Amino acid sequence: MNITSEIRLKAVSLGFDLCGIARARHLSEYEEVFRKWCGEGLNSNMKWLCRDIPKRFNPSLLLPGVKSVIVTGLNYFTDEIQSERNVPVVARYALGTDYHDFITDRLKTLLGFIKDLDPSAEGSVFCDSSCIAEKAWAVEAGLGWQGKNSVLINEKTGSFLFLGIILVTTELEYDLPYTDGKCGECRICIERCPTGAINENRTIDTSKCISNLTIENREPIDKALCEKIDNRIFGCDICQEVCPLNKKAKTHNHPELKINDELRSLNLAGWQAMTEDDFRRIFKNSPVYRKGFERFRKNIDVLTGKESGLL
Ligand code: B12
Repeated sequence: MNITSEIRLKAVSLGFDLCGIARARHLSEYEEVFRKWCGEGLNSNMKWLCRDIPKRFNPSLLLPGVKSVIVTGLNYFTDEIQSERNVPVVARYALGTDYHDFITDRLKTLLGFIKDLDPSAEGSVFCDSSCIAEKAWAVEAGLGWQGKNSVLINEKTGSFLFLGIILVTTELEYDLPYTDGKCGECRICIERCPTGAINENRTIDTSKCISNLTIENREPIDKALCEKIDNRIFGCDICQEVCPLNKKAKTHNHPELKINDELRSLNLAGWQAMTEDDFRRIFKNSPVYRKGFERFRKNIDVLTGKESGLL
């Protein structure tokens, strides 16, 4: 078996659902679109996103001598979500353990495996890191296409995927870039986004995106926009839930991502009474924890009507 096949098999044995490999190059055509997007201010509060732009698209600036970009996908779709209705809703990706940690560990294990096969190899791993354009690399590595909702969609698994990247100096066999987007004439995600945050060119206006407004943003939000957030307290799944290509999505089998039992059954009274200790216990290992109790508590009060105000 050659080294490329061994890497692919190892990725599967580590629990990744998808693995593709692209030849490293400067993604100049993506960089152009990205610069225009930043120029229009569509990054809104996320100023960090538009710094160090060359690095995001030219992997040789991150790892001199890089030859290959390995892209992994891990399915996080589940129907095992919060069972109570009319309570603050957490997006699917944040229901279990923080994916950054366990995916990074798996990527490091895969890189270690590559170094055993090729002792001269140098490499770096990334998962949801601001310095590399992960969706663009997933397209390059043949994993799927960027849908109109801007996320990477794989024909078999759908789009509820976490992406991970390994840059490596070893020459490998490459997948063909995905050139055949399957969104066609469908515009459901654009039409169903409550805040109209989805642009026509597969990018997002983050000043309107509920995900940004509830995760990253720290500024007061316009009242009309706030009402459209409805009961979403952390992240948003609407543009993926309405996507017909996710109708066949299969439930993941990653125990790390299983919903915390307490979060699953938390009723309105439980949400309203949540203390800092409760927050720590329920969200300690989840991406929600990074938001901090104070900001989260304030948002619970706004969403459950105990306090008037803007998120
Ligand atoms: C910043 C960020 C956000 C921001 C902005 C999202 C956005 N769409 O830009 C916010 C906080 C809103 C966000 C939300 C979410 N995020 Co996020 N996010 C990121 C991050 C760190 C960077 C994304 C980015 O660069 N945005 C800037 C825009 C301009 O880039 P873009 O959307 O890729 O646009 C490109 C295409 O449109 C393309 N393009 C458009 N037209 C054309 C034309 C031509 C000719 C060409 C060549 C290219 C082209 O070029 C653009 C520039 O590269 C990535 C991780 C990473 N480093 O990549 C995770 C990431 C994209 N997020 C992820 C997830 C899971 C989410 C959420 C689902 C979480 C949630 N449930 O709330 C939502 C989804 C919202 C959405 N519809 O995008 C996953 C997505 C996995 C997937 N299947 O794609 C990623 C990859 C993290 C990971 N490692 O898994 N996120």
